[in-house]
Amino acid sequence: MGSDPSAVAFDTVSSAVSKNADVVIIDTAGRLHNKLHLMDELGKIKRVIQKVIPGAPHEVMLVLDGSTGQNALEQAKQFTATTEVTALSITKLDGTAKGGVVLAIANQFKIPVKYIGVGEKMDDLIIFDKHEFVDSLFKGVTKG
Ligand SMILES: Nc1nc2c(ncn2[C@@H]2O[C@H](COP(=O)(O)OP(=O)(O)OP(=O)(O)O)[C@@H](O)[C@H]2O)c(=O)[nH]1
Ligand SMILES: [Mg+2]
Repeated sequence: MGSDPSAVAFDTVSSAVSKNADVVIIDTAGRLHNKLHLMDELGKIKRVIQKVIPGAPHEVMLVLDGSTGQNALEQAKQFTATTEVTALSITKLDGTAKGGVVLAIANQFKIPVKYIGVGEKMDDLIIFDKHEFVDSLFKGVTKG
């Protein structure tokens, strides 16, 4: 709190390198797609960690709240315009809105969906399986 996010990211990655860690996860918390300075910080975080590890980050995951429908699409549009997003996670698919937004986002952005959230427990974040997902959309639909 109160420190420059890029400096925190730099320290984190430097520490990970010196400790020989396999993976670093940087959660950029609280980014609002309509707050330009927060979006610009994402670019700075990326530039700064590349000073420690050229080619990093190896994955940029955008997590979208699937229950917000059109707003999730708008966020995806804004984030992909300022950041190179390589993977998507879509949460709150346990709600009433169902998974239609996954189709809309996948169709529009051509970015793979890696995880979906279907609840608040730890094992409710599950690896996205496109075949299972399509089957679930048609569950309860009968022939004829
Ligand atoms: N029902 C349901 N609730 C979820 C799901 N995923 C997250 N939540 C809940 O949504 C709330 C917000 O989740 P966070 O993980 O804090 O959201 P965040 O995107 O990290 O938020 P910021 O860091 O503030 O940007 C929490 O109460 C979570 O338990 C989901 O798939 N289903
Ligand atoms: Mg968070």
